[in-house]
Amino acid sequence: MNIVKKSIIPRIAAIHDMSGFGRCSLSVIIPTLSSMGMQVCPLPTAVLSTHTGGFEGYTFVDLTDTMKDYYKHWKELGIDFDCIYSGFLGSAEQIDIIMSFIDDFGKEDTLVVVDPVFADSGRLYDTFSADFIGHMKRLVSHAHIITPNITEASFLLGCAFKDSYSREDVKKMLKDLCSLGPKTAVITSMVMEDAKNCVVAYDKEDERFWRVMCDYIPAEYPGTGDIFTSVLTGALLEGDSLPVAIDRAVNFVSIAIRTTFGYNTPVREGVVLEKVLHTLSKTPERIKYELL
Ligand code: PXL
Repeated sequence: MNIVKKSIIPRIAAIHDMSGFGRCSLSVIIPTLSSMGMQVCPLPTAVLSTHTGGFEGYTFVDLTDTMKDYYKHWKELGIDFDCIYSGFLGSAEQIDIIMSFIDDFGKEDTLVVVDPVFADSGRLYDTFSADFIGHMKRLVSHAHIITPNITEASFLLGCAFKDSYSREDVKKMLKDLCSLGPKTAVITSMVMEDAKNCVVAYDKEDERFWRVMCDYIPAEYPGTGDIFTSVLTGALLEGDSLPVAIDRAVNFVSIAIRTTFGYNTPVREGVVLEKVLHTLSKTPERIKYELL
């Protein structure tokens, strides 16, 4: 699919949770994409008092029951979208709702981005059980682009984790992810034999593999995956090529992490997005992607 800029303000249906504290999901996705000139229309999947990574006693309200009527109203209004972008879900049943949403609202040129958010650092997030993985595989098959981290990629493919990956390992994983359905797979955090931290990608139509090296900072802030996929999505909607869009996303997340690390704020509070949003300039300052 060619990703062309066709609306003055591209409109995105953002299907994610709202976490009140901890800077992740809609609370970072909306400002990031808005500052790239996109209209974000949230379809909330759940409301939490905080994200689930590092806070005790958070509240969780699953919005599965409201989602169908919510989007039925959008349908009645005749709203259309340039992009459908999903992330953290409140239940496995939401997978079918999102697949219907894609059928109802997706047109030939609607970009469908699925960030299969359910795990990190080798384990599932608290609110998911192992059967969610099979459901997520069904949703992934309807996406144009998927952006798992290495844990999610391994769970989706049913393969074991490794401490570091060779080029051949990475290429096989990316191809296998694309075999699940999407045109493009991006793995957002990889340790390779010759790279401490990188993002890798494959486009099955032009059969090219990409790699963008990331600055290594010894802190893993929540919400950086959401920010990464948001910038990637915004850049593609602006008409950037896949490697340039990845480059912009890596660059912005690196700036956000470095800025935050300098302040030594609690890791669970996420990155200080408010300090760095203005750096999301339209033109990338440096481009450092390589072919893998
Ligand atoms: O950033 C991913 C994410 C989104 N939403 C919630 C989360 C997480 C990761 O922990 O807990 C509620």
